[in-house]
Amino acid sequence: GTAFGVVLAGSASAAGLTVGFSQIGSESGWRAAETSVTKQQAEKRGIDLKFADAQQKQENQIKAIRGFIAQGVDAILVAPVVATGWETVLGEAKDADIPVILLDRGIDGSPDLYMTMVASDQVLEGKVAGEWLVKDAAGKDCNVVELQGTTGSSPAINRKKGFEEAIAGTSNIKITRSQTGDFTRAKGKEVMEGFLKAEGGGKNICALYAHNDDMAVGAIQAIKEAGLKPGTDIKVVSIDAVPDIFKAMADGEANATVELTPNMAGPAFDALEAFKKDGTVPPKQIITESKLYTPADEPMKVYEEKKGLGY
Ligand code: GYE
Repeated sequence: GTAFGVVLAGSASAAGLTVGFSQIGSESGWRAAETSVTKQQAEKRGIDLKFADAQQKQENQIKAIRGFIAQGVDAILVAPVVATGWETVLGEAKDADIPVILLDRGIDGSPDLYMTMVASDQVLEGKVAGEWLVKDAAGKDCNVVELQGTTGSSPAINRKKGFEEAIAGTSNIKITRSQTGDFTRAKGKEVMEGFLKAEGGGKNICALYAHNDDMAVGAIQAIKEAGLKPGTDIKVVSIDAVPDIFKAMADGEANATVELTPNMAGPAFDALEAFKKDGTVPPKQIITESKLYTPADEPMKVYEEKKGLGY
């Protein structure tokens, strides 16, 4: 009857679950969007989300995870700020039988430490960015400066690797400077200022590769202040596809970005619901798409669309 139907519907959802989320912080526009999408997804599904902001510090994440274990949450989401150093605390979650889902960044060590990971293929992202530049440079000499993400984080390691793989077969494209900008606008601008000074005021730089759009947006400002035209004098390619990079594209100041969805929580909660319902074990990795955007893709239209999606 109806009552039974209601019970069935209830058992097939995550309603009533308590989930702890150890978020890295709010270093980028993408990160802020991921946080709001995760909260929306939890609310929509009737999940009680315990949110902890680690302010970029792994020790804060470890403390938060221990707190979630002590509270006896049903599952833990964690976006690991760096790749190493998770064995002990995730081992504790495992001993407590609490499934852990990694969001957007990977970790070193045994895959037994987590149930699944929802993330992009970060090597591929770097490759897509690099292949765009290989095409754009069309055989001409091109010195690239690189703004890396947070040191020791999986996206910084993998996006560097993928880009290097894409340009490896060319002799015209070279990375001449590479430094971390910690995934933030402010650091991206500051480090770019240093690159410009060191490279003849910028005239020895053909392109900027930034591991995220926020650093690119900061660097675009530095390029303008140095009296050069971003997008023309210095090509700009980055990753995330946040609204502001589409504005920059519409203004001719950015050339390409690789999209990263901020909705990592949707697939994560789907996997958790299925697991709680009948023990379905998800694949070890749920991989999100990596799509290239250029100014040919109606940047202002994309900007407007993106604005409603947690940004
Ligand atoms: O690209 C960047 C953020 O971990 C893949 O972290 C994520 C990255 C994202 O700060 O903007």
